[in-house]
Amino acid sequence: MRTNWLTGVALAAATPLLLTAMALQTAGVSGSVTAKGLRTNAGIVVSLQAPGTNVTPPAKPPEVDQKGMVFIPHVMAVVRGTAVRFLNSDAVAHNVFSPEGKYNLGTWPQGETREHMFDKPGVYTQLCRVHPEMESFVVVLETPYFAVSDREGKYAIAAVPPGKYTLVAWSERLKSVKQEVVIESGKTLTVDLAMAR
Ligand SMILES: [Cu+2]
Repeated sequence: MRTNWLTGVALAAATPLLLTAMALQTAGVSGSVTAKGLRTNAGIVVSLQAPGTNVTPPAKPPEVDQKGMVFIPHVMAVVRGTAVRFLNSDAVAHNVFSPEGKYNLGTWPQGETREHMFDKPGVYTQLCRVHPEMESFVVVLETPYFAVSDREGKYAIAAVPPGKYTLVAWSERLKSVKQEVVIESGKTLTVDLAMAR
């Protein structure tokens, strides 16, 4: 009797957690973005934003490489509080500075790295003083629910807690798009977006 009672309590406690975990696995949003007037549909940051959303920075800093005279990736999205590591894989010295971020990480040779902590949401252009044609973007978000579109413009955000969100699409050259969405338990919403200048 006592064992049964304890088992019952344990099951009652575990069931909501299991259900939550199952809902998180399937709830989300996906679709494709058309970037009108751009050569590529890649590099659009799509995110689900809601007040009070918590973010946890990754333990390992994501990396932006400077290789073949370009920043890779061209667009990176991170949550607030993320330290990003900048590499130089080229045989020439590169520099990293950001007008919006008001930081200059200096100029350094191949094989060395520098880090910058992004502690405020926003869009931060990354430039190189040595090579004016080099440019990339770090988009700092107040939500862990985001994706960066691929060449076909496809994006997918999974494991989203059900609720109301503002879906925001950001492009380096096009007008941002916003749309209210409701994420339902166990469902993946399809939202296709068209962006223009
Ligand atoms: Cu450079």
